[in-house]
Amino acid sequence: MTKKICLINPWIHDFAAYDFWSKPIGLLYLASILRKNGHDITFIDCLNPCHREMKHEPRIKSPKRQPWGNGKYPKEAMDKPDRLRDFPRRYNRYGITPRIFKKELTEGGKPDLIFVTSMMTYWYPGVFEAISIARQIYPDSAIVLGGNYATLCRDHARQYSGADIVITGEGEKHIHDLCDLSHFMPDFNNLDSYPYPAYDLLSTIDQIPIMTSRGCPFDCTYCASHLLNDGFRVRDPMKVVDEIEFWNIKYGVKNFSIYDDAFLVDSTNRAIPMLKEILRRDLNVSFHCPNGLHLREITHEVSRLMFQAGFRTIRFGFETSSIQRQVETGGKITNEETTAAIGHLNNAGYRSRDIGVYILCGLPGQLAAEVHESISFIKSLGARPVIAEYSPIPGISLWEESISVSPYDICKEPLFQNNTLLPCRSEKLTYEMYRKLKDETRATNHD
Ligand code: B12
Repeated sequence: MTKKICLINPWIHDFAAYDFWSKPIGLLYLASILRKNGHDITFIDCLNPCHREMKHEPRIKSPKRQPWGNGKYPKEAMDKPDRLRDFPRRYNRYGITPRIFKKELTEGGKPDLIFVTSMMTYWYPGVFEAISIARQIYPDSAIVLGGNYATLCRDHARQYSGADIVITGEGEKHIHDLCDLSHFMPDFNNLDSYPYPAYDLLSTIDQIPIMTSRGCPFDCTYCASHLLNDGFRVRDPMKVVDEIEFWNIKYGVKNFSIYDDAFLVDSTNRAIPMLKEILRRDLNVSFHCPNGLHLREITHEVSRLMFQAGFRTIRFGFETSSIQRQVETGGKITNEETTAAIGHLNNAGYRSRDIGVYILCGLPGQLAAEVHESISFIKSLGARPVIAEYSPIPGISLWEESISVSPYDICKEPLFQNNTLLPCRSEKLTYEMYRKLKDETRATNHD
């Protein structure tokens, strides 16, 4: 039987949030499958940065957007949750106003099912706000919660979210329990059988996230990828280029963001043919990689192809120059490999300031000196260090150690997993030291 399903991408409540090419790709994958089965879909994007109605909210400034599809979100100051009361930063709701949300929800008509997604574990207050309003307006509609928070903090979500059903993991595997999918069901083990995400539901398609794979073959101790995805699966690179061409031709999209955890892994069979095909089809598009790429895979050929194919924003996961920690956390990169990779990128034409290299800051037991040395190392190679504050995530290998060193009860309260708090800071790496390290990354010693 056909159902009316309302999909909701909820707000972010946080100290800071910037739209680094963010779109609810997982929810829109589910939307496509539901639509192919004849269900009637509506979509409310609380994080729509350019909602038309926002001009009727004079107290909220219109956010500055960048031509590449990234930029600021609209925001409104709000009271901090009690548990974050003592943290000396303002707290905001990012996205549209609750008034607009209620209006859209009401105008859409009563749904049979409400699907709510979730991202960062510590963003659950925005999820709860959306659920509570939806419940007030449609007390009889079943509310289903999925996404990263639901997966990583399942018990917390079941206890406190107010959703009727909490689903963990990749939704494609579970939604047949909720509605009829007898007309179309992708093969879970074959990503090429998935329909494209329903980006046409977005009010403006300023950029489009692409996933050429799910999961990651590495198992780094600070990362939750293996808890969120069922193994490492890849798409046919030619079919990925078909998707890029589809959005480019049909919707005029010029900017694409890569969401993969392991885009460059096995580049001979994946990234290299894909990049060559983009060049062969002469697609005039740009790519942005806010999620880090693997430096080890950067060769002369890969960097040259990336440069020619329009990879404009490139970020890499380096994390630390400490050899001991590189080994302990999973061994995804060495300093020698990093030196060679940055050399290739420079030779391919990338300027130093364009090569962003993530350095993890605030790992359990980490000394400020380690972060300082990592920053200096990356600068010395002619690249730009970018600090990524460590967020402890339930279930990762570093979880127990994180609990034991954190000054917060990160186990009971996901709000304390917020990277802005530097949740595993200690006297070896205090907030003041972190601020200085951040300043070091800003002081440039190159072009
Ligand atoms: C791409 C990505 C980003 C993108 C943005 C993604 C977006 N959608 O907006 C960028 C690069 C901006 C980003 C940034 C950050 N990220 Co990030 N990111 C990811 C990544 C790699 C993939 C997320 C994704 O899109 N997955 C793919 C889609 C298909 O999955 P999905 O949307 O979750 O949907 C599926 C299921 O969840 C489910 N589902 C989803 N919704 C629903 C709803 C219903 C009803 C149902 C039934 C099912 C369901 O079904 C979907 C289809 O299978 C994950 C790691 C990972 N492998 O998941 C980290 C991850 C989520 N990020 C993480 C972190 C730490 C960060 C940063 C804080 C990093 C930093 N220190 O600066 C920043 C903060 C962002 C900010 N704006 O402030 C952590 C989470 C931390 C936490 N405590 O929750 C993760 C898990 C990585 C890690 N370290 O392990 N990130």
